[in-house]
Amino acid sequence: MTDGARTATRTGHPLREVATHCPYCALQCGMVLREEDGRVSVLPRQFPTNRGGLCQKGWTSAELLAHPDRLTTPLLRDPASGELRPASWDDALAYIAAGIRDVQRRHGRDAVAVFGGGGLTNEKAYALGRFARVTLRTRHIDYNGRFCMSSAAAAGMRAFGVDRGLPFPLSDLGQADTLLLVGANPAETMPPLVRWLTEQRQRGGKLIVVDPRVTATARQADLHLQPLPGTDLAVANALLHIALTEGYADGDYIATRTTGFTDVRRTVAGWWPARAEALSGVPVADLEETARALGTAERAIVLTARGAEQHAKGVDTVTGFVNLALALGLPGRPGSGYGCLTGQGNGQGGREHGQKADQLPGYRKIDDPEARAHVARVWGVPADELPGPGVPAYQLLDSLGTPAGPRALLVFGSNPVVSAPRAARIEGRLRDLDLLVVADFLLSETAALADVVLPTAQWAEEDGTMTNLEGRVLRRRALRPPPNGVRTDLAILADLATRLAAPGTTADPSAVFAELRRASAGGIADYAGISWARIDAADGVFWPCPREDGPDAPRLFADGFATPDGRARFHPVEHRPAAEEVCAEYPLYFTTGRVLAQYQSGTQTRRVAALRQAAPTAFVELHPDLADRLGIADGEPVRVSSRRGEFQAPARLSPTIRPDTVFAPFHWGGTARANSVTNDAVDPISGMPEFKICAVRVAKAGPPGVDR
Ligand SMILES: Nc1nc2c(c(=O)[nH]1)N[C@H]1C(S)=C(S)[C@@H](COP(=O)(O)OP(=O)(O)OC[C@H]3O[C@@H](n4cnc5c(=O)[nH]c(N)nc54)[C@H](O)[C@@H]3O)O[C@H]1N2
Ligand SMILES: Nc1nc2c(c(=O)[nH]1)N[C@H]1C(S)=C(S)[C@@H](COP(=O)(O)OP(=O)(O)OC[C@H]3O[C@@H](n4cnc5c(=O)[nH]c(N)nc54)[C@H](O)[C@@H]3O)O[C@H]1N2
Ligand code: SF4
Ligand SMILES: [Mo]
Repeated sequence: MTDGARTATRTGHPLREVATHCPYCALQCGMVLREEDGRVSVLPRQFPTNRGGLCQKGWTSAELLAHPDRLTTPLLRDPASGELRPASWDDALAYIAAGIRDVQRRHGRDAVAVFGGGGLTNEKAYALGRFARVTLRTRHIDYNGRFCMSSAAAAGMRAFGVDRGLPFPLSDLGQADTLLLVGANPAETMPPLVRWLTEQRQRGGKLIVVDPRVTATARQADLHLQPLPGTDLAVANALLHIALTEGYADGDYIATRTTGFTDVRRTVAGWWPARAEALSGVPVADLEETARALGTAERAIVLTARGAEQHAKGVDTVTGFVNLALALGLPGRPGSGYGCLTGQGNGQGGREHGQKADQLPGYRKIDDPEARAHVARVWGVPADELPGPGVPAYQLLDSLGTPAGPRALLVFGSNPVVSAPRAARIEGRLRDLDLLVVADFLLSETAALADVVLPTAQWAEEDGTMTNLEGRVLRRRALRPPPNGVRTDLAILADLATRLAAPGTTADPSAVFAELRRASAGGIADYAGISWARIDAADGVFWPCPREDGPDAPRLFADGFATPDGRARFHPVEHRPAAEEVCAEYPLYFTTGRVLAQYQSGTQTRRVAALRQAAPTAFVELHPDLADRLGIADGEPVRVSSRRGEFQAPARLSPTIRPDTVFAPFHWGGTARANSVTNDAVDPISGMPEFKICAVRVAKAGPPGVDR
């Protein structure tokens, strides 16, 4: 079933089914939603990426539709009691419009900011960017994708001239002779993807995983490199060094399809394998085996994910692996290439349509006069009225409520109180605002701080499109309308624009998509030829797709790159230390990530019974030798402290983690919030925070502030 909804009657019961996709991660697994007697269940669906498979989060996703915690009325903070109280839509929206007007009158247009999310549909991401630039006329909009994808995006742009997570269909993974996964744990973060890895190995392919922990993914690998966190760039440069000395470089490809190799060759000449081993702890023999497996394979794929990217040198680290792939001639070669595993449901589309501080729809640059002229024409406003670039997410959040920063913030689809680095500081900034508005369907930790909370529709109650990790544009289809009292994000934005007496988008997602197509036309991410009907008729459409009667683009780079001269660009990159290194006071490396049963800041998955049971609490993973030294037993509460704060969670002893490194998932708030300790250093190019490494002290938890 690829063509949407159908209604039927079975034994007299009203039955409705719709083919859609999971609300959570970028794999966007196909699923069928069935409503019978008002109850919604999830059924498997054959789709090219997940082939009928779903993970536990997907199977249980419908539970939140009728969850008792679901918000069904706007909430307004009562000035007398300070409590959030139910309010009418009219009162809530009037309060917001008046607040925005007041703040902008007193402090200027840029005093109102917007924060979006990579889970929003393309239509919503587009409407939000337009709302900021045209309705509010503020330059301050950014989104949580900055925490997620931005380093790989920046590295892809500078090397290939385009940023599409996977420039080939996911099924290519199953055919690869060698597959290198750097800082990715899909066995927990995209479980149905593992089928492609299994197929790859069954065909005799070699799977190599680079991760400081022996993850569920690493356990399936033929070779596991276990570097010290933050040393992947040294590993990448050493792999290229070996590839060059052992003669695996593709000289023709380098000469005809790339520029800038000479400088890279000079840089990696200094990265003899023993030097990388000394830094990373990865044995020379393993580095050599990896370089050989990549260099001799007919089809080789290199993939990075957050483990390599969420560093203050994330762009350079990804570039190191892109350099390696280019020198081996992989990008554009059939069955080969470099890709990044995008994370959020619409992490890919979310960064193409203008909710990023420096971008306009179609992946256009907001400071490019031609791009401004084109988009301004579609929006019906003079180009010189469009604001200029804003600032990246962390910088924006860190400026809120300060004399120079915005005084009001509207949040759609993010929970930064749990997910931002150095979260206690950001929580303080949010408290300093004159006006905080959060649209959510649950009272997230961020919504709980808001002056106004707007109850919004869930995925099964709205139409739209999502772009998955392959750049495949998919249809999200409504099973039923939102419950009484709940509005869609698009309806909220449309109503606010009317109240502000400023131009806005409509509440109709198909009309918004039609406009998005025109706005993206001619841009890097060109959706002009993609209609909902065309998506419905196939298993999605890959961008760029400029013409409705022309082909889409499952594979990129066969004939050239999206750079002005058609060649990919090498960039020399050097390893550098993490922003914070260990010391006597904070002697351990701390890194963070995910577990299968929880999603992101946990607002949604912590409320699903089966997921809560599978992963009830945060934990601190540490090596038994380290635990022994610290006098900590398995399951005992421990406190992790850094220069920025502390959190507590039970110890989970694991002989497979490096003894100098501790790990915690970031899905919990309150006293178990891992982001209370993380570092807010950011990559100078992408603005990506260094979630994956900082220096901490670990101790048995005693009373607050006292370590036992
Ligand atoms: N269950 C679940 N699935 C999810 C999500 C979720 O929250 N929960 N979120 C979705 C989103 S938005 C994203 S971005 C993706 C993320 O997907 P992944 O990138 O696979 O997830 P992470 O767990 O953040 O990081 C991957 C691995 O990086 C390792 N790592 C830590 N530091 C380093 C380092 O310095 N170098 C290397 N090489 N590895 C390191 C960690 O040990 C971890 O196993 O998952 C998506 N899927
Ligand atoms: N320490 C550490 N921190 C991290 C990471 C890490 O690896 N380590 N990873 C980072 C990464 S990769 C990411 S992507 C971020 C994610 O972190 P967040 O940005 O906090 O993402 P979510 O938890 O998905 O938040 C989405 C919120 O919006 C709501 N929501 C969902 N869909 C919609 C919608 O359509 N409309 C509206 N209005 N609301 C919606 C949800 O209920 C939820 O409250 O966390 C980052 N933080
Ligand atoms: S892998 Fe991602 S898209 Fe697929 S079911 Fe799980 S959370 Fe949903
Ligand atoms: Mo992410």
